[in-house]
Amino acid sequence: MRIMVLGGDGFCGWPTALRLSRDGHEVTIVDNLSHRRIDGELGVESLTPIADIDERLAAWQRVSGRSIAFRNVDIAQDYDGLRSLLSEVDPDAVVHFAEQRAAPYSMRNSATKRYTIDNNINATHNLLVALVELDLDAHLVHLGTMGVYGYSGDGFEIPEGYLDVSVSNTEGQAATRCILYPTQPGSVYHLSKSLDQLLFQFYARNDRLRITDLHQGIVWGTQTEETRLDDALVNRFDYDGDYGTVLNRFLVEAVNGYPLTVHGSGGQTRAFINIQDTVRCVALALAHPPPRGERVRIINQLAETQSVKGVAELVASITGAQLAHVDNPRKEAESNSLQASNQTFRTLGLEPILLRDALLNETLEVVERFKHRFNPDVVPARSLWTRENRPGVLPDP
Ligand code: NAD
Ligand code: USQ
Repeated sequence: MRIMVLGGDGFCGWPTALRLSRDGHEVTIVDNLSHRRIDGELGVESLTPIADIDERLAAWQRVSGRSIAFRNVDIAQDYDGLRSLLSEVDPDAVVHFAEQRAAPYSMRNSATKRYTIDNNINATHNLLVALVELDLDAHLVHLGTMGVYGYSGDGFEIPEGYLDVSVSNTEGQAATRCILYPTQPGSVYHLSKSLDQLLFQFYARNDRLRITDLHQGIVWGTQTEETRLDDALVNRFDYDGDYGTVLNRFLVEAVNGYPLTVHGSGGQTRAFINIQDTVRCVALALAHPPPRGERVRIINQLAETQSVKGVAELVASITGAQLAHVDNPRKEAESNSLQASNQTFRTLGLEPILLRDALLNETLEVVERFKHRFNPDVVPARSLWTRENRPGVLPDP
């Protein structure tokens, strides 16, 4: 297939692009390198030294003999650039990772709230409009988030995107309606993903676009089979207070002798998936496109659910780190339960990597190797959800 990977320089997009190229697809990465720009703005760096995009692509050509095309286009701001690229490539599929994806960054201040909504909604909408304008029947696979469902914790399993509800009218007649699962976003970033869902619903119905929306949990890990092939292919590893996700942060803190920054009680339960499974799931989704005219296919992309405290205890049991319960900079429940179906990918053959089985390798391989690049100053979570939250500090080592 000819596949465009929007956001293909990022944490999930880069290893996905390599894997699709290895599988024999003709891959074009489209990225405006905004994550690298935001790193500069925040004064942070990936723990792993990421090569610039030209070096990455040259290394891939060297080790695989395959080439990946790259185009620097801001898909939120440059509609004409996106449209002419789509017209030129005429893709069979488009994988859409190209959004501002950090919840803390999206809550930092008015400018980052507005940027996150402008960027994410325009990126998604431009893509949908261009597919319609060009009359392309490409399968659109979007990386959404488990966070659109919210974490109300009522103990019922979250289905894959839709909910059957019983309704009745004043005459007592009853019927069943299948609706999008009600969204309850916990940050402006998650709100942008909730809004994306409505855009997809409209264009699938109105223009019969073929769309798969992957509701992904927190991704952990760094390397995949392909990114290990050369140092210049290494994937990014964020651990700063905005872009670092919880498990990666705990691993870096542990290896560098800091206590693990558990927000509040750590009773927040979240969905997790390893980066290698992200790549597998996207490949599986691409291999199973929905027929034209079908509603948006929503698939939950997670391996397991765990509480933050449970994850911290697991890291502590392997590394001997202490836990520090720091003030929670976010507005979230002290604790929640979370069960979510991952039936579709299970049925398609996914046997996910679990935290308990793979954590130690990851710790040793990446975090130890790049320990010398650790900067404790960037670890505190300083984006506050409300004015009452207290600014983050990193507990003493
Ligand atoms: P990332 O920031 O590393 O990658 C996103 C890439 O998109 C970056 O390279 C960035 O430069 C690019 N980009 C952003 N806006 C763009 C624009 N307007 N035009 C062109 N390129 C643009 O993030 P990631 O962790 O790889 O996440 C990728 C996607 O997966 C996101 O949509 C995110 O919401 C979703 N997701 C990520 C996680 C996770 O834990 N990392 C979990 C669930 C879902
Ligand atoms: N947390 C801590 N300590 C830390 C960092 C985080 O206790 O040092 C807690 C947070 O308070 C939260 C949980 O860990 O309860 C998860 O935080 P996170 O930063 O790992 O993940 P989140 O903000 O939810 O966002 C990440 C990705 C996002 C993706 C989402 C999937 O950045 O792109 O959509 O995971 S999900 O969480 O399923 O919505």
